[in-house]
Amino acid sequence: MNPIPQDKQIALVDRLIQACGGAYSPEIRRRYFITGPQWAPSYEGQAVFHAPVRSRISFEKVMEEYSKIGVAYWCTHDTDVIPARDLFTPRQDEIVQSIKDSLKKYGLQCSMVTTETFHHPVWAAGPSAESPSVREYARKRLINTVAIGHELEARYCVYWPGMLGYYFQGVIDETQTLRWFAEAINAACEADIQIAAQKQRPPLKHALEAKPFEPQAEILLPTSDAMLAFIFSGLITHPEMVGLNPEYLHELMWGAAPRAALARALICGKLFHFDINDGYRLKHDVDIAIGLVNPLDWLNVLVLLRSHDYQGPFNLDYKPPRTASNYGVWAVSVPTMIDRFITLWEMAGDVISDPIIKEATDALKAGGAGANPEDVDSVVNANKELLSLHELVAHRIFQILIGAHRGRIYAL
Ligand code: GLT
Ligand code: MN
Ligand code: MN
Repeated sequence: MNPIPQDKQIALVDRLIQACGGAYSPEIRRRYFITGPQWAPSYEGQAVFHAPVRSRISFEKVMEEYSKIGVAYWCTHDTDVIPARDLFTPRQDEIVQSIKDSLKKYGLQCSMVTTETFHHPVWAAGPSAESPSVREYARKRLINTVAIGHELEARYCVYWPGMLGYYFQGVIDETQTLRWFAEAINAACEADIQIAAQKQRPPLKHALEAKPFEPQAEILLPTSDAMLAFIFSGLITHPEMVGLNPEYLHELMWGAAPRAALARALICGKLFHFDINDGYRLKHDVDIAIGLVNPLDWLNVLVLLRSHDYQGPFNLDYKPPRTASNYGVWAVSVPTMIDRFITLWEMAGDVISDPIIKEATDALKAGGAGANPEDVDSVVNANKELLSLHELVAHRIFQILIGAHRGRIYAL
């Protein structure tokens, strides 16, 4: 093939994405509680080792594109849209008003707000640092975000306390830092109760998000399970208001089975919000779009959530790869990620209703007949042949993933 002229490249991308087929319409995409963060498509590709590869984009542009693609909900950090120096000033109110106008113009709803407590130099020692002035500033920031959330009619407030940790062991007292962090969450919940009453709205659902490593060297609440313990520790004054925002990749990063982590959140009634993406075990936070690394695992995750009637948001917390252009983010990354999610969600329905899986699972639960519970050999023998069904079910799920249950075959 000859080199492709620059002015023909977008047409090529467009033609090949059309040729892929299988895209859902914006109307169908809007049926799902899929939420689009401000920060994901506007990520410029920068990192410690990386210069930016894309140009900045505004919230108006993000909302316009989400609206065209069929993402019905938008979410943001406070400082994604309001420069830190403008917080708490009349300029904040103007920006919030223009966000409301844009949401209306593009037919979007704000689902969630979150406070940036990791990027700005003020968080160098974390949001629950020793210095009372840093903690007071953090408290005001969280309360301010809750107020913005109510103003934008959000339902969720997320907390990723990425700087809650340390580089040097022994410098901070971890128990004290966690108490200070709880005080900040408590202040946000108290403010929420008051603002919600004034506005005659339900209080927000406050969802903690764990990440096992980065940006601190050691993290005080590295996993969703650690956060569950924190919620139930007695330090949180309104534990009923506080739950989890697990992220698929963050659980994978520490080597967990994300599905099992979600199950633990479900049995505690704490699965409030879910960040969806993909990546690799025991590696850094690459935030690849859903289904490009672990489609089989993702299918099984969605089977669990569908069968337990999870009603919360699916938040597209991914980073467009540095190989995606500003155009490619909207032409390829965002729509294809949503469509893989929808396809996997629909496939999860196929798994749940599959007669083979159903009969095999029922048989496993019925167990074998004729066992004497006091005779180990008879218990083993009674169930021996049934247990082959475990692998049969796994094979059937693979068949559903590749469409074999609907007649897709690979012939020689
Ligand atoms: C940051 C982090 C994400 C969190 C965002 C919310 S910020 O991008 O890596 O996982 O969900 O604060
Ligand atoms: Mn996340
Ligand atoms: Mn991540």
